[in-house]
Amino acid sequence: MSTSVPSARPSADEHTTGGVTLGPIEGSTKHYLADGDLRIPQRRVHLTNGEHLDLYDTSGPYTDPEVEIDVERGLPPVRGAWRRPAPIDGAATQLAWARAGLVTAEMRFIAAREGCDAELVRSEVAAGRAVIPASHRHPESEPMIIGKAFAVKINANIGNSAVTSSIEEEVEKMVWATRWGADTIMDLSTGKDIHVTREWILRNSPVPVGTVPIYQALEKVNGDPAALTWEIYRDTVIEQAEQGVDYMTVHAGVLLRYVPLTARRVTGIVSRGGSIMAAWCLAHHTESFLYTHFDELCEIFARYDITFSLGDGLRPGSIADANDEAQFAELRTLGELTAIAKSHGVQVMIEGPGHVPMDKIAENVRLEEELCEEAPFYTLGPLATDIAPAYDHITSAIGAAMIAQAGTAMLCYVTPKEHLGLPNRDDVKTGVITYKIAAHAADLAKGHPRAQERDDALSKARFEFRWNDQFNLALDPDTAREFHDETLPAEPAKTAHFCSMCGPKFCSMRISADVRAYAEEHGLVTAEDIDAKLAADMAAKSDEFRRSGGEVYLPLEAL
Ligand code: IRN
Ligand code: FE2
Repeated sequence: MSTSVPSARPSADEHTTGGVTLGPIEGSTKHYLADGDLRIPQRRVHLTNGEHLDLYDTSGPYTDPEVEIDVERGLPPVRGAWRRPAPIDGAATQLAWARAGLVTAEMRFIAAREGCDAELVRSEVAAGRAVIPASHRHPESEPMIIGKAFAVKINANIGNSAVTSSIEEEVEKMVWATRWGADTIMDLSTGKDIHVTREWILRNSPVPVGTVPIYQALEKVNGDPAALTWEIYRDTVIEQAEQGVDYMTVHAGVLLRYVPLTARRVTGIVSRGGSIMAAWCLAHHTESFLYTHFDELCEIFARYDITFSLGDGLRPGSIADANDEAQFAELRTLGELTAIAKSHGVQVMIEGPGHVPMDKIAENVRLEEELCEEAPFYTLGPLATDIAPAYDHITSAIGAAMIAQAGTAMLCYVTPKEHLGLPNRDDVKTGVITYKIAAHAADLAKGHPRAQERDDALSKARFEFRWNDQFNLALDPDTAREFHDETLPAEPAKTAHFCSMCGPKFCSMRISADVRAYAEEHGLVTAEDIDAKLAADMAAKSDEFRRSGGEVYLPLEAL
């Protein structure tokens, strides 16, 4: 069985790099916060009233016209020269250093990015409540944190399948996803050129990259799960670790004895990795090699500082199967593995469902925190109903918003193509924007200190008919502008006190602005002013009534 590593990156004449999207998002420029020797990127939105708002920026150098992008060469290694503390008991990880009381450059970078204290970052990582996926071998990535005390993050899955897509398209999907706000991306390639595709993505990705190594291991045995071995899997992990993968999904909680628990399910095992491992366990009637070799895996992860994303191979794939015994049996095992990983100094997050009705969502977070020592939860939606294929970005964003409010730290996006086909570039954007909505809505509900700033800025722009500001502050300025301009494309409409939804006469914002103007004109600024004005008006009326003779019913001719 071949476990050889395919040739490294193609030379320029073998592949054309294709175009990636460059330049800032409309209405904003790249801006850097300085913290000592660190430069923390931000997206500065410029408003027409002279103000500006700085936003968390995941887009990397692609939105900075000052940086020359050459996809063949890869991004400049931002973390390349940062000092890395010595390993502690074999663990060269952010967890080991945080526990030892060390504040790393990554932690400082993250603190500036999140607008919090570096000590909060260190202590959350030390407690295992947050992870920093930052492989030593991926210096191109800008550090970020996944944990419930911080802004809710989103992941975008990209990657080819045996059927469609090319390397160029996948790099552009990564650039495109991070442009719109993906905090991490996962390369789920299963088709040809897996190694080379990943190399291109890693060298060009400004965000952490995750993978599911079992997919590539399965390719190496020509798609026959029974032919998998621990050695093939381990070599695949090392191959990917050497390339710089920051976190890996490992379905080590799918145990032989849990497989029968899925027999009566409506949708059985829907996880790709889960089904591969279930097939292996059944074929050999042996416990999963991921479980029996977990300590060895930890030792590898500890060297590169790869973060575990413990896979939910038995997640429910339908509303009917939510919160069943198979799902929670696996979760208990993930709890056990969490403790083992942490004893090796390895960072861990826990993957969660799937398909869950709204009334069963909170229970998932509660149990995960109880069983997995509050390791960050990372969920796939969940879809709150199964009845809307083609709209599963929406069915899942409902569940995602709820589960994030309850404490989930990262949301894996779902695109409109879920259950139907491989997402294209447009689907990637729709998925990312939809999940930014869910994550941000949760941040607001959780009272994240920075979340409301953006809402307030946009609401104000809307109320003051600063249309361009409203567009530029939006998650998707291009589409907002396009929709507006569909009916009122002329430039004067950008300051008009109405849009085509209600027209000038029925615009509540305009009427409301008129009410304000009237109030100001009459000195009615506070509630007390208004009460006083009402009292004065009432007194004047009753005076008039008394002077007119105090008659309740007046003769017709008096009216
Ligand atoms: C996230 C939470 N639960 C599952 N996920 C994602 O699903 C995971 O991070 C990876 O991107 C993908 C793995 O799918 P399978 O192999 O479990 O189907
Ligand atoms: Fe599904």
